[in-house]
Amino acid sequence: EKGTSAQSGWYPTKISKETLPMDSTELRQSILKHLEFSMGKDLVHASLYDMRMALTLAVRDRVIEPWFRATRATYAAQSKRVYYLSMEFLIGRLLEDAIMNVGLTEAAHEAVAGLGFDFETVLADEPDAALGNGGLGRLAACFLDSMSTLGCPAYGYGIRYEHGLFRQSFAQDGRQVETAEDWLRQAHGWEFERPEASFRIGFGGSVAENGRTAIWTPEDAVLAKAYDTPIVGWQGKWANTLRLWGAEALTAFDLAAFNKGDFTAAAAPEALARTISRVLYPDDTTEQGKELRLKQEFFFTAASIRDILRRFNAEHSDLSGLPSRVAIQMNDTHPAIAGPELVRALVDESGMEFDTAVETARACLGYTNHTLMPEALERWPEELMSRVLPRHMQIIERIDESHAKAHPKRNVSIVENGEVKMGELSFIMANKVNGVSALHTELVKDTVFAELNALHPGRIVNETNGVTPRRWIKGANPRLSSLITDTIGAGWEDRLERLVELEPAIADKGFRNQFAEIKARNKRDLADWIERDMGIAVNPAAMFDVQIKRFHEYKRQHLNILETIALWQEIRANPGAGWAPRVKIFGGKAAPGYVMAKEIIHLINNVARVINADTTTRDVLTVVYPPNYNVTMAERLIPASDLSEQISTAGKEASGTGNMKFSLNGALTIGTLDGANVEIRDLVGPENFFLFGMTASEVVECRKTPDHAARAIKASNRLGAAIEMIEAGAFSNGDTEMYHGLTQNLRGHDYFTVCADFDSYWDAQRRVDAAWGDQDNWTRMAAINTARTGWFSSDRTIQGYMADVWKITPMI
Ligand code: GPV
Repeated sequence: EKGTSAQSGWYPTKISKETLPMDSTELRQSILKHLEFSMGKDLVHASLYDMRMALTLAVRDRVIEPWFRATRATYAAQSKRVYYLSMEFLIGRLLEDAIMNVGLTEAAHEAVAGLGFDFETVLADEPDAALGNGGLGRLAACFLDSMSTLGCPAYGYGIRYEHGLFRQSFAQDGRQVETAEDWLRQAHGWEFERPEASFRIGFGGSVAENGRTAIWTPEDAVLAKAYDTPIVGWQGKWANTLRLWGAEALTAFDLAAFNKGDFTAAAAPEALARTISRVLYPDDTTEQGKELRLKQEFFFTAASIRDILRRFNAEHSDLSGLPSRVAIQMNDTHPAIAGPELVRALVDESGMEFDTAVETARACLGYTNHTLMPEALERWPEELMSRVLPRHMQIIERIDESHAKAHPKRNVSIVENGEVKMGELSFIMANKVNGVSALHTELVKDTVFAELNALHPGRIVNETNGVTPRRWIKGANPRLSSLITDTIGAGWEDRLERLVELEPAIADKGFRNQFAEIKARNKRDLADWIERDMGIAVNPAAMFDVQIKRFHEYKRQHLNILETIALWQEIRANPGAGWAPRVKIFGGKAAPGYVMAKEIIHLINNVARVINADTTTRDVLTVVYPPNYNVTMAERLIPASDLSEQISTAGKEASGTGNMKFSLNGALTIGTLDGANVEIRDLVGPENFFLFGMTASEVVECRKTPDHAARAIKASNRLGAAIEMIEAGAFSNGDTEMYHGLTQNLRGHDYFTVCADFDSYWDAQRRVDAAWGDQDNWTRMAAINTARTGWFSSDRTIQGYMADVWKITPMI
């Protein structure tokens, strides 16, 4: 029977009782057992936290079986393994996802309700694991899910930050205020501490030459201790490990100092060592060049390399076989020291010839590039590298020399002007280098790595990003998931290309009505939350126009807010013109030191305050900006969105992954020809995508006219008026200096060509308005977006990496 389960509320799909691996009575017993024996509580005294932990542990028990099975199968087959090294894993909450993957959704709901707790409240008690900034970290999390779903033997390796990405509030008159995030204040119910998997990681000191090899004697050292979290794939067929390293002091406590009464000195070694895994650097796509950051990078990379070699050596005796058993993926250049560290281990600890060691290491390593922006490409001062990692610096120089010798006619070097360029190092030490969208990969070939590409043709490949449909459709949008299942049958969650089977149904008015009704219900839920959380009433029938992502000038949230101001003026001038009602929704954080991005945040909040107070436009225009955007908020917003803002300056967004989540969930995109927008538009068709703006090469051309911004402002009354309103203090209680930095930048340099793209953006928005006028046709276009974007499953991406980069076949 079609369409009934879409109305059934919470359940993603109806799973018949017989197919449930565990019924709710059994799960209830397990929860009670954990309440008693793990939490030390009986039911009457159980807090929300107790219940959440008991449920977590009961579900975790169900994950152990596939986890052990996968580990045993990998050992038995002596299979090649993938090691995904990433400074960031932005995984969000784990409980709901795990419940879904092991097929316990219905049973857990029933069991928890039966014990007197509200299921959704229990799930919501889990803090987000925010061990990442944005797209790069979230991609790593989607990849973990897909590697487990596909049965690709893999480990994720990263840092167990005590404090993830900061919490954001707008407490100070709409300015971003950061406070420390504290996810580990409560026990992390998913992890297993592995004290036996500990490595001593050294820094500084000296190097003694010893013939062909060298002996590095570090000056300081910390202990890297492993914490393992099982990552179970869809339907519990396979599970991999996310191994995060925590830093500890080798000698935890100075008892002599304590006995003398110097308590601070007594705890000093512990405090110092722990700073290494204390906090995630909050900079997204900007390189800060801090010594602690270099230490973090070496800390987790070196621990991971040692762990990889230990595992290999336990199974094999000949290190020349390493590349047939080990594929190490470097997620950006943050783990780039993996190359020199692996060479060091092979040469200094195993006596391998240097050139052979370089060849062996290269055959194991892959490097993913996530940006072309110069400020994001890591470079370390030679002085710092020599001081912190003296042996590695020697190895880097030697790699550089032999590369130069092999290619004498070319002028590419790793060490240049007293700096070590980590991009060049990664490229030279990797057997495959990949970009993250078709356009980005072409730009990688033509710009940053043009010379290296000429020297090593074929090394650069493209692996367009993807997102996991389990979290981003099934978990986040249960209503849409039910409609999909009702329409094309079960089993699309790990065969997302099957979404094309929806296409014939789109011609059916009944289907479109259901699709529209699901979006409407998701929007009502979001409107309720906005009202509850922010005290702002929004019209759920209005278009929900959403821009959620990190704040960066290249992502151009200021283009969006300028258009919002211009629109507001136009509506005021002509209130009866039948405007398409809109709710403009923003979400995202700025790096604490990024002044311009924070100014844009402040402006958006102030524009929201002024516009929302205008009774003449209230029915058609509202601006909301909920603070502290994170993975959980994305799961709430995306299914309720009508319009997806993907408006970066062309050539700057390597891929984007939010853009994919929106399309899959039936939002239309207004966007530039940038990153994966290009591929989204190709798939959904240009008639189902609102394109605007200059192309990447037109942007480059445009910048050659020094006064491109001034000209654009002169040519556009709307843009000029919007900027003037800001300058006149309309959003700053008359303060005409408040946004000086921002407006002067727009009038002057405007590197990100906000002004030059403004009119084109405005026109595209008016095409959006016109399209909104035909609601049924809008729904048709939205459904086409869902039907045609199944290719963006991260399963497809991982299959690409497995075939092109890792040369590994799935175990299931
Ligand atoms: I470099 N990205 C990020 O989130 N942080 C970084 O430090 C760097 C890149 C992002 C890109 O900006 C996105 O375009 C891309 O989709 C994402 O990485 C994943 O590839």
